[in-house]
Amino acid sequence: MKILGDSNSGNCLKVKWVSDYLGLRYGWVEVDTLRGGSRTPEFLELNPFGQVPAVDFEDGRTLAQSNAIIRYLARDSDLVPKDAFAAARMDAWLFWEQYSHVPYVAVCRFQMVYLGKRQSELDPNLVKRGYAALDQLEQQLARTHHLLGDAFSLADVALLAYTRLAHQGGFDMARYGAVRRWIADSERVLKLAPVR
Ligand SMILES: N[C@@H](CCC(=O)N[C@@H](CS)C(=O)NCC(=O)O)C(=O)O
Repeated sequence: MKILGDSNSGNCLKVKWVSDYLGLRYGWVEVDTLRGGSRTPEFLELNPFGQVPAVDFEDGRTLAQSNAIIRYLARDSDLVPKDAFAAARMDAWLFWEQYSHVPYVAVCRFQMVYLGKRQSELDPNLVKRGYAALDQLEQQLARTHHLLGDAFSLADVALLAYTRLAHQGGFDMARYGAVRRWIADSERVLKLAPVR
């Protein structure tokens, strides 16, 4: 399969990490989204949403949306609980990540790193909602080792993607001891070098 992704994007890295963890064979096609690489006619043919990541299974099937992709790739692995209710709890984290975490934590980082905004120029509501998401993670991770409890799952992969970059969006991570412990543990599981 081919993964079409931007290696600066947490959403795309989720797909790479899961593929590496599972030992899947894939080719990586780098797409420069900042220069319109996801809006070319060839790309839109593969993914009409015009976003990365997208996976081309090279048998006529394609799939978009990071969490749908990792959900599919990891379907029979230890990254997805066998128990249906536990799997639904994992999905709850995946939906929460897209609606209540990424739009604040990742967007602040995008604006600072790629648009060159200063921290003081960020919309205070984005920052407030970003801290609310980080508080939520801290509460959970002060109680359990991973987001679902003892087992590392796709919930940890998905939430790791932008939480480990939150400091680049101006978030003060010093107050999040449990989150920092979980980031280090999750990076060890996925064999990732820590981010500066
Ligand atoms: N919900 C989507 C979000 C994908 C997304 O926003 N991708 C960004 C990069 S992180 C992108 O392709 N931006 C370029 C564009 O929208 O033109 C997912 O999880 O895959």
